[in-house]
Amino acid sequence: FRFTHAITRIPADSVANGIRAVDAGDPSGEKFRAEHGLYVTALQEAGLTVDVLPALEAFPDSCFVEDPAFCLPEGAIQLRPGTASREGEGREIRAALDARFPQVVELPGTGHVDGGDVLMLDDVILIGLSARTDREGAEAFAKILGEWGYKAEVCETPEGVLHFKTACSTLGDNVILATKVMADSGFFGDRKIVQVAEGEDYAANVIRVNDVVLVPEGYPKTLAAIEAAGFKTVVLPTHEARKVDGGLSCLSLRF
Ligand code: CIR
Repeated sequence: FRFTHAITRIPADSVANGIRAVDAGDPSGEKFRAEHGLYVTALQEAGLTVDVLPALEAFPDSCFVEDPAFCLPEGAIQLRPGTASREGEGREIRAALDARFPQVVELPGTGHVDGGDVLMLDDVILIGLSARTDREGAEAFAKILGEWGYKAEVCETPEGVLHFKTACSTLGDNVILATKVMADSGFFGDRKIVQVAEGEDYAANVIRVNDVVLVPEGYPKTLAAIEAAGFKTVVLPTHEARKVDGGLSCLSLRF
């Protein structure tokens, strides 16, 4: 969670056609760009240099840059998101990765991995199988991580959860924020878990960036629990992202 850089992408007007599990109305490109601006500022205030890539109208979900790549100090991995309208986003982000990393490798084979299914903990990287991430992709990805010296474990994202990280986040210092279902999953061993308050599952997706935790606006009980665990927080509006199942982590690659 100690980072110096982030990559983000401006939401396109076509985000109104973004994928969602339950329709709660279309997000507005204009309102989303205003929320995105606050997000970029918060990352900068946390100490990061932020690359803001231009909107891509041809890819409605392309502002969720976490899904087509994964970044480590050793290099970046260009992923292949597991839904037809997003598969090409890996190619679109490649140039931005090449500009920041000495080494960029493309996920080999024909499998799929969404970065939203990858949770980096202090000593292991968890890869959640989901509707987007399949076993072939997860194993090819784990192999690269192994070659770079990381321990990776493949696990099953619980039913009904879009991405593994939709339902949990690392707060750093070996503490996890998780929904009840995730907390009960056993994935986190004996690490300390801060549980998301009932009815606030969306707030499970937060990001620890250097000294602060960015938390979505509108989830007071979870916010209080994170603060009670000793973390400093910054609250950000994510109302437009939420309409298309997006959260705070999905909107950036941090490294
Ligand atoms: C999608 O369904 O792919 C987008 N509408 C939302 C992606 C959210 N990304 C993430 O959780 N990492």
